Amino acid sequence: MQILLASPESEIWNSRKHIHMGLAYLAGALLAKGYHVEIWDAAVEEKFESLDERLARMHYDVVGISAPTPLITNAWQAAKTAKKHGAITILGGPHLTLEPHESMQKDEVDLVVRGEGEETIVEIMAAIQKGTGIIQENFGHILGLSWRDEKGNIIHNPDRLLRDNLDDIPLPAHHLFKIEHYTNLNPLTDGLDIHARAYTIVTSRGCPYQCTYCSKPITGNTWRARSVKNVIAEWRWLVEDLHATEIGVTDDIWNLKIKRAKELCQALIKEKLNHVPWVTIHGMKVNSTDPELFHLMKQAGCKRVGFGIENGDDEVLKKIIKKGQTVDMARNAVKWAKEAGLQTMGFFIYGMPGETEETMEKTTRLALELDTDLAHFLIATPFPGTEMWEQLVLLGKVQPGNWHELGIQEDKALFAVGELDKATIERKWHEAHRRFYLRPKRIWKIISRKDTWLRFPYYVKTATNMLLGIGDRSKN
Ligand code: B12
Ligand code: SF4
Repeated sequence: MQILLASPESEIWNSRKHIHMGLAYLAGALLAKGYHVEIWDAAVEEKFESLDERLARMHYDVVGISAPTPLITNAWQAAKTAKKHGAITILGGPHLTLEPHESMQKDEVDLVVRGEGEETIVEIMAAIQKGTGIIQENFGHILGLSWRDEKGNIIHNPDRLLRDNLDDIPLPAHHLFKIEHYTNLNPLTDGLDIHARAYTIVTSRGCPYQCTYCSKPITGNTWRARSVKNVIAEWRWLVEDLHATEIGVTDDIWNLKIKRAKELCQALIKEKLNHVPWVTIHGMKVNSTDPELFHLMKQAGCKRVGFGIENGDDEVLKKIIKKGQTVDMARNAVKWAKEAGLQTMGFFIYGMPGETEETMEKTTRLALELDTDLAHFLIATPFPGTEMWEQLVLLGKVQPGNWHELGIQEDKALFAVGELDKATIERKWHEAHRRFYLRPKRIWKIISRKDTWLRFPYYVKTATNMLLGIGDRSKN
């Protein structure tokens, strides 16, 4: 059976192209059971060959498509294309876990997988092989699956429980991706090697915190870690066999347990895997750090750490974002990371419901004070299933359905609550970029970097939009 796993591309601005770990894990599980599986990732492949062209060139029995909320319309379009070529279509990923019924109502969608998909997709393939088509009784027992019976009724089987032991899951199929077409692993592409063979690793899944804006449909508030030994086996594969020149840890919160984080660093040092630079793409929680951790990370090869700092006002952190951390904790973490010789990156959010111009000003001032090497300023985006979404629905500020509008990293405020208006949020967001990046020492740092000149048109385009608020920030 020929299987293609696909990720549709987003029309919204996104400077990064990372391999899709969801598809990598699904492919790993299918390969382990002996299936033939390939990947088509629009983010890097569309410019060479569209999905339609790929499906015309090669026959696939099944096409599995992944979708976060803003890409669901693209996923339906991809499913239509796959159906045109006679494939069975399966959709899965965050949005499908939140809204499975909506997609099952589309003729072009045969099956929807909710939650983690490794076991489900293998069971689906076995059922398809056993049956003669997609409408048969074999689907009734598959947990986490939504399907249609002979009469066309949509059936949502019970949820699949999260697997306790992540070490049992086959390693993700990194080798199926065209790695040379992906970008390096940090939100604001800069400084690190732009031609890196940049692989991503997931050492733990989920996060127990409950920040009001954070969408976690797959894992909920759970956290499960792989054993250090299991992570090291994958890390060794990436470094020694796949020749990674950069590795990005993409966990939601890889340092939840400081002891385990330190053990992982010690193992990287002991196993001599610390010569390939790595970065924490997201996932360092400032309140779960200490100076020793950063020193160990540095010795273990870490180059840059990202922190979710979010806001400069303790009341907003506590009551509006419910972040479980304070401004002082962020100050400490950034200080310790810098002292250990790590590059630092901060994420900041503007325009949360209940914020004021004053709290946004505090955020900008905190960014200037912390003076991280990079600052990533985002405008609050509501995703279904989050506390923020529920609040905004009650206020009539958002409504289900306009999913493609929910793109983070956009420069447009999607809502404003209370006295705050959208224009003020956008102004403070642009202003934050200007005040942070247009300082003489920053400008000097940027122009003295080779990377700036190698990617000059890209920087001009990004800068005119971010700093001045003009120009098109659509796909680059
Ligand atoms: C790394 C990451 C990125 C990377 C790489 C994206 C990529 N293509 O994977 C970058 C930075 C490029 C990125 C971009 C975006 N991301 Co992102 N990203 C993440 C992050 C932090 C980790 C994803 C990951 O590797 N998870 C681990 C893997 C193993 O899990 P998984 O992907 O969910 O896959 C499992 C299941 O979902 C399921 N599954 C998934 N797909 C399919 C398909 C089929 C057929 C089946 C059967 C099952 C299945 O099975 C998989 C294995 O168990 C998540 C947060 C998170 N923890 O999930 C956010 C997250 C997925 N991203 C999000 C968003 C919104 C985006 C963007 C739309 C941002 C934007 N520009 O507006 C883009 C979309 C890009 C794209 N083409 O998908 C949201 C999605 C929210 C939602 N409700 O949909 C999340 C949840 C972050 C958040 N909390 O808000 N992202
Ligand atoms: S700490 Fe990060 S991953 Fe965890 S809930 Fe908050 S934003 Fe989400």
